[in-house]
Order: sequence, then C-alpha cells, then structure tokens
Amino acid sequence: MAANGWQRVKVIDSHTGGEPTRLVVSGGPDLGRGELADRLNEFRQHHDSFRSAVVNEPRGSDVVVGALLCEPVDATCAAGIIFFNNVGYLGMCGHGTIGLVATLAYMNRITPGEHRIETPVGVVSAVLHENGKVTVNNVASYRSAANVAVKVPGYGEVRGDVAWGGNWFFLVRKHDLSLTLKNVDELTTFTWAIRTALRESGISGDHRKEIDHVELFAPSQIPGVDSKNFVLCPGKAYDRSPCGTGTSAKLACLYADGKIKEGQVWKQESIVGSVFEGTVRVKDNKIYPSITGSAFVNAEAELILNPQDPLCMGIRV
Ligand code: PYC
Repeated sequence: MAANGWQRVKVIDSHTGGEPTRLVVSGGPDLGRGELADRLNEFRQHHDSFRSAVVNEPRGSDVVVGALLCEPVDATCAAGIIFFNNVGYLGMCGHGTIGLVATLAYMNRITPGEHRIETPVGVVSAVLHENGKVTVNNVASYRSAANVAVKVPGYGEVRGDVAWGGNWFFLVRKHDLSLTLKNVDELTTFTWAIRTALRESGISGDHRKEIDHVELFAPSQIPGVDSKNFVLCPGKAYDRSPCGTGTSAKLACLYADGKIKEGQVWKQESIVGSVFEGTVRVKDNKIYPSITGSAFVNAEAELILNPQDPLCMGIRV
C-alpha cells in the first residue's frame, strides 16, 4: 500500500459470449497458501469488502464476475482461481474459466495446449486451441432430482430439474415466456420468483445448498443450434453467455434422459445470441462435461482503492 493509503489493483477484463470477467492479477488480498476452498473461506470471512470493491458499482456493475488469480497448491496447475460476483462467490464459473484462459494467453503465461486450473470445487482443465477458442473440462456434473414441482406465487406450478454443474441450477423447459432480450425484465422477475419459491419450499441442492441459478430453455432459431437459454445468476443479473456451469448441468440432464450420447456435440445459445458447444465424457459412472467458447480481452486497468472515498469498497446490496 502506498504512503497515501491508496491500494492499487491490476485487473484485466474480458468477455465470454458477452458475459464479463474481471481478473485480478495483482494487488488483491493475501489468502495464504492453503487449498482453494480454504482460501475462499478466508476471502469470504476477512476480505469480502475487496470483492465488492472490484465488481460492484461504481467500478463495476451487477453483471461483472470477478476472478482472483492465485498461486496454485499443485505446481502442475497453471493457476488457481476464485470467482466472485455482486453478492458472493461462485464454486466454479465456465465463462469465467474461458475468460481466464484467454487472459493468461494474452499475458503470455500460457500457450496453446491443455492446462490444469485449481478452483474451490476441484481441479478443472482447459484447452487453449490454436484458433483462440477454449474448451473447459468441467467437474463431474449430475442431476440430483428430475421434474420437481414448485408452486411459484403469481405463476402456479413450475416443474424443473435440480442439477449440479459446478453451481446448483433449477432447469425449466416448460414455461410461457419468450426468450428474447426485449423480455429480460419479465424473464428476470419469473426466474427470481422461482428461486424464491424453491428456497421457501425447502427445495435445495445436495447438502441443503441453495439453488442460486435458474435456467429457462426454448428452441434456438439459429440453424444447427440445439437450444437457447436464459440464466438467472445469484445476484439477479442474467448471464449474457450460455453459462458454462449451466450448460454442464443441462448436459448432465440430457445424458440422464438418454437425449445425448457421450461425445455428441450440443450447441447452447445464450439470450444475447452467443453459442457454447458442449459434450460429455463418462468415466467411473460420472458425467464430465466439456464446454467450448471464445473470450476476448477488452481492457487492462489499475483500480485505485482510496480509503478517503466513502464508496471505495463499492455499493453493497
Ligand atoms: O459460465 O458458469 C458460468 C457462469 C456462472 C455464473 C455466470 N457465468
């Protein structure tokens, strides 16, 4: 920290299919050298204001996903990473991992090939392709409950699958809304009502973990693309990308229903029209999704945390 008390934080911004990732490259909190899950606890308990300073207004916005670059415990990993957003932390983030890999390439820290990355929910690997695309080989994903009914005030009964793709999702196929950008307010209100109803009905992921992402599906109008989605993120922003962990959860459900086979490519369009390609690999009866997309670096900056600024640590929800 400088004599004037200012903390300088170097960040590199990218977007993956429209969804931003702000990577903190230096100037972040020292979380020690423990496992990433322990470092995430340290971050949450003792440095949460730093999270807010990086992603919340006035420096950021509800849609920005932050990522703290960490030294990995395992030296075979290219990086450790902790993802966070306007309200808290993410176990894993697919679009963010694609953004991380594109940013590490921009920093000349990696070259095309496969790289291991430590996250709080386990090690994932990612392939940087020669054409700049990135494939994330995600953690094992699965459906924990199929066709679950929840009564949503103002909407009636809504049915969906509960699935894990690195975060917990409620995936809804049958609904009356049109998945278009014009409808984002209505889609947000509906999915937020579903999330609230799930919590109030005691419907959760495993170990009573809150289902904090809700996903709606509809057919895509793009030839050759299988599906379009709208994904509500934990802090009420919607994912501009097709959501890497959400597409992983979808793939796990499709595989469980016999609708895709191992290796078959599923193309998932986002609400803004960007597309991820997903496949699954099955090992020891577990489903491992791989998600391919592109990210582009669009800013390099130094954040200034001036303690004299009353909103230095961001506007907190
Ligand atoms: O791509 O996994 C994802 C993600 C989660 C929240 C926002 N994006």
